[in-house]
Amino acid sequence: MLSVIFVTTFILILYFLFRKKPFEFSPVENAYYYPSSHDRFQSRNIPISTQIKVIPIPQFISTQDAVLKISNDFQIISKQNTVRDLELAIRRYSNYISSLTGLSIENSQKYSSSENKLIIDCLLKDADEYSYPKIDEDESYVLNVTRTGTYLGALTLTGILRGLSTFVQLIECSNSSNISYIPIVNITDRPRFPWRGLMLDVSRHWMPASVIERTLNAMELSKLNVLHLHLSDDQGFRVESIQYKLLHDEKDFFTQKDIRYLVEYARQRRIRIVPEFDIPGHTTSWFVGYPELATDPGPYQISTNWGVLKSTMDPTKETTYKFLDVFFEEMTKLFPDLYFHIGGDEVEGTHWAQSPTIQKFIFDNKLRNKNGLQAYFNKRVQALLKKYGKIMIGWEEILDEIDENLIINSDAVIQSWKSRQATVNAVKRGFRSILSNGYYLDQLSPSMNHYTVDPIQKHEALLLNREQQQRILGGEACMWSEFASQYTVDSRIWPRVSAIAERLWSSPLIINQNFLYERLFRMSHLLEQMKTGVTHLSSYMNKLENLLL
Ligand code: CP6
Repeated sequence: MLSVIFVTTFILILYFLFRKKPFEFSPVENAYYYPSSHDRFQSRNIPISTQIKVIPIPQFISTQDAVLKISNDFQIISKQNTVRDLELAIRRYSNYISSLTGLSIENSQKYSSSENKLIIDCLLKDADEYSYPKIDEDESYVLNVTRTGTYLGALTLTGILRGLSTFVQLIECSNSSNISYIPIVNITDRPRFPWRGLMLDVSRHWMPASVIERTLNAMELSKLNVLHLHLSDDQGFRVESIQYKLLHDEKDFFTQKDIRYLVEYARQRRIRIVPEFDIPGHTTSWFVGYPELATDPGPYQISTNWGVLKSTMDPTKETTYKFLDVFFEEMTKLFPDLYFHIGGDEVEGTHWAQSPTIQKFIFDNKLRNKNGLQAYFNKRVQALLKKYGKIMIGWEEILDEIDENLIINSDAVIQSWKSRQATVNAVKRGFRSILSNGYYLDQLSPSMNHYTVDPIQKHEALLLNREQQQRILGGEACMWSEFASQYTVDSRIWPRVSAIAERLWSSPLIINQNFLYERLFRMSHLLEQMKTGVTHLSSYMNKLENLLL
């Protein structure tokens, strides 16, 4: 009898000691580890709060097992007087929340209870209003959901926007009532890499401005901050030039007014637009109207083949640089970003090899081969861009020349696509680099194949010093459009690109496949429910088509 009482008491004591305490506050339950540049890859078991289905996952999270209700007349208000960009953001996110939840979201400053509002505290907001986003933008924010209200704080408007994208994703809708929920959570967040891009090829298949707009909407929600537009290729030249009216396509192109509109649209979301005009290869579309730029006399017409064509600019003629000078002057005014992409990929040099005058130029200038000639061309182009205050960016081939005397100035940025080694080599040679190898969305590989690609893999981190690692700016997902049109491109990009967005924003230790896929599914629904314009996503979301993720 005595032993039964003893055992029961013992079990009861154990139960009270170890039972789950759902509503108790405790400090930093699920906070996990943010690696510094030294111990970035130290392994550690990371508890991930399963309540937090945000993608990219924030750097620091602490949760309690509790929720805050939000209901009709929920408000987003600013502590300070709002500036226009913040007002636009508040309106945008109010609409997203009301589309998502069906709640009426109050836009006026009318009273609503303190729990039922999000208070925004932007400390330096005036500093970046109307400014064009820079690469070293402070994107950090703090989001604190408590039982008595929600606070979002940041030093910059950019930080506030990144925090708002987290906030909407925290909302859990209850379909049956006029109430939705947000988990009680304390988030401190900032990106791991400053360059988190998406490249969109609008040349092979034309993508009108409406595609760009909805892509920018979804990019904002995934915290991607660079839209790289591949604007010219063999199959089409897609920007109006006033100086050279024969460059652009007859009907499928952006007017300069379109471009100014899209640049402003992106700026309001603190997204940069980096234009690419691919030279000296991939240039057939230039030669249709201006055959004098080409190595071979032509005539040229728009190619209907994909693949690498032989037509190439003539880098030995001064008139080529005169033309590019005038063209750059016009385009660098149109695109305010500090970086200007010149392509530079896949120059096979067939036409150069067949031209006696070009071979003589290579010999006379001691350039040795076609790589030397392309390096000479790149250097001239870099000088022209510098004149207009721009920094050159190009595909990895712009570093193919090994002679450091012939190579471009090291302020250029190198985008790797054939191998990740190209990024490692570029930063070792003193250049900055972004990674696209492993991030080709058009290949339709499962998201996990992209997710496991890190701009700095563990073994590389050991071989690169701190400065070299810091020159790896981030990465870009590439959406080539040989096999995608404006009607199908959304479902190729979304939600799979969010896996890459997370790799570029979050801790490298976040690698769980189930946790990723769960949040990709959720993101698909959110993008549709919030009426971002991105469509045909959740129709793919049945078991069979899990494969697409
Ligand atoms: N077009 C241009 C392309 C590609 C590149 N440049 C490309 C090459 C290989 C693959 C996918 C795309 N279609 N202009 C290379 C940067 Cl697999």
